[in-house]
Amino acid sequence: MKKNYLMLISIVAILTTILMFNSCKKEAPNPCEGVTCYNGGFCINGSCSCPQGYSGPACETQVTPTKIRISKIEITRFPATDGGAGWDLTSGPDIYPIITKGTTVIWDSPNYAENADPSYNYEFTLSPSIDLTSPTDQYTISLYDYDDIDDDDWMGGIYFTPYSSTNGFPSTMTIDAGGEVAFIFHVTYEW
Ligand SMILES: [Ca+2]
Ligand SMILES: [Ca+2]
Repeated sequence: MKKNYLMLISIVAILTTILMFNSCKKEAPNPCEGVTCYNGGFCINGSCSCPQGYSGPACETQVTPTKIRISKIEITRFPATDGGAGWDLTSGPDIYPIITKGTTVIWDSPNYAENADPSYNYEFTLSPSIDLTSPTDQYTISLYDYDDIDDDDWMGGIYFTPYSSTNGFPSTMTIDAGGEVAFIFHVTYEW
């Protein structure tokens, strides 16, 4: 009986010690408290761990990609006529895009959309896809009408710089300067 009583006292003493210890122990401060990480970043031990494409203390800065990869080009606008005349004698234009950088041809479509109707959009899937390896430089996209017998007719073109440091890496890029031709690129990014 006495033994049991002593054991009970011991247990109470141990529990009391544990409770006192716990009540005196300070909560360790959370190092991530008050830390905000943007653009899908998250806090680990007080620092932001940023997703690919972002850097900076709060993941607030875009990282310039080394490549912007184009997998598809949509032609969303082109002129119905060549200054009032038809593009071809008896049919619509046979359209295809070309991307250049300075005088270098980056991509020249291997196929064209025959007798294109300006009320429709035309899609060109790039297989293989192409890489724009100087995303902050200026490129040009031009639209041509393929002709059998003489030189292909230039229908319009736009200068564009593929990369913007503030737009959050969109998967589609509208290339439209308000002129006669306009395009949408389907893109991915590499760093
Ligand atoms: Ca023509
Ligand atoms: Ca034609």
